[in-house]
Amino acid sequence: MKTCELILENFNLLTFDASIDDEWGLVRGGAVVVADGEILWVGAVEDLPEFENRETVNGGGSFLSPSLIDCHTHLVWGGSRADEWQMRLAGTSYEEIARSGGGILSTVKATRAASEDELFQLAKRRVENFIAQGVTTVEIKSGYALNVEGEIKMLRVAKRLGESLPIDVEITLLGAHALPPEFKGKANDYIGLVVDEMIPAAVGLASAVDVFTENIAFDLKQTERVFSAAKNAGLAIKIHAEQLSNMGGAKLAAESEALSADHLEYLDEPGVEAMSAFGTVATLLPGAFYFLNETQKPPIELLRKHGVPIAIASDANPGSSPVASILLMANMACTFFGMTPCESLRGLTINAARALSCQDSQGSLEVGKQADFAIWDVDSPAELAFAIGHNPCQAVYKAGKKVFSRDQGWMS
Ligand code: DI6
Ligand code: FE
Repeated sequence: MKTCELILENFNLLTFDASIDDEWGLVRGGAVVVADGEILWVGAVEDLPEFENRETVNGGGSFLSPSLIDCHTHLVWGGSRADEWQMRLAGTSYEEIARSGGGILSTVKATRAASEDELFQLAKRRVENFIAQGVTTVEIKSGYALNVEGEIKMLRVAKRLGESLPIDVEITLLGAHALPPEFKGKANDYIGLVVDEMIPAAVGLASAVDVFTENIAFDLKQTERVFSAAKNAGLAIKIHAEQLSNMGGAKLAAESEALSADHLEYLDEPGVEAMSAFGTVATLLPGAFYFLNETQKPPIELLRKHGVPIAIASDANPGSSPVASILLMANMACTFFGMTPCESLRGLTINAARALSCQDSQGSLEVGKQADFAIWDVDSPAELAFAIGHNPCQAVYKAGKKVFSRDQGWMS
């Protein structure tokens, strides 16, 4: 008889396994068998082979899904921008604030001044909050120090979060996030610093490089320089594109074989086609759309038409998306962007895994993938995206171990 560590049985499984003839990959009355932190078997209880196992958990008909993946965050920062938000409420725009030295640059000041340990403690609370909502993989970007030493400090904080919490952290260098004050009027020189010093220093810490390509940030030529340095260093590519205007950033990124292009409110059909041709994931960030009071919506119909995988993420950051609820992003993807609840949850699981290039080990309940699960207190899958700001997560498993439950709290 085969041995295993854990059997979770009598669950309604949202597998997101594309070979199952149901959009959620739903298996009613299912079981998942775990060995060595991985899924050894998954299917209907009546087909469950006999295993010699240490522990069985009976779900009593609860829903179980792969744990959630937040594939675009800026969770490491110092300071607060509540004052700037009040200026925006009084009528000043996000772009005006950025151009007058506030916005991202205000967070840069506070983040440069904070110690590595202070940044870690602040970010730890933010990450723990997401784990308790079923998130066990998160991407974290730098981009609030904008000098070599500070960007590396941010990347080290991200690494330490992954080492000390039950979560996988994918680390992205976003040195090209904004122009630091000391490089005012010298954007090309700053890109030189990113290319010649930051990227080489980030190798071994970061797995990807991101650029904010926008009229208030960097242009296509500068973006291309960063992409080519990232490629030479063996790092993956991501982009913040088409958030406030259509600059053609997503097309350039897809042609440079980017894993994902993110935001995309102003994306046009040539951009969508380029993304489709390479398989670049469209990561939509409804929290930023909401918080900046945007009206231009991402082209969902075009993304569907061209078969571009859509991910959803929090964009958690102190200026444009101070988001602390991951399922609220699913709700907003439906209410604002017209996605279906199932599309929004695929966006937080299998398609988010694609945006991080970890779809072979995460994002669905399939044999051989990591045993990362969330158990949900809902009566139907659509309820995951339905309630506004509610956390229906009952328990979270990382690599086959229960790490958090609503009733018992954190497992040490
Ligand atoms: N787009 C965003 O939404 C964040 N960065 C970016 O390039 C905003 C970051 C901030 O305002 O602090
Ligand atoms: Fe962002």
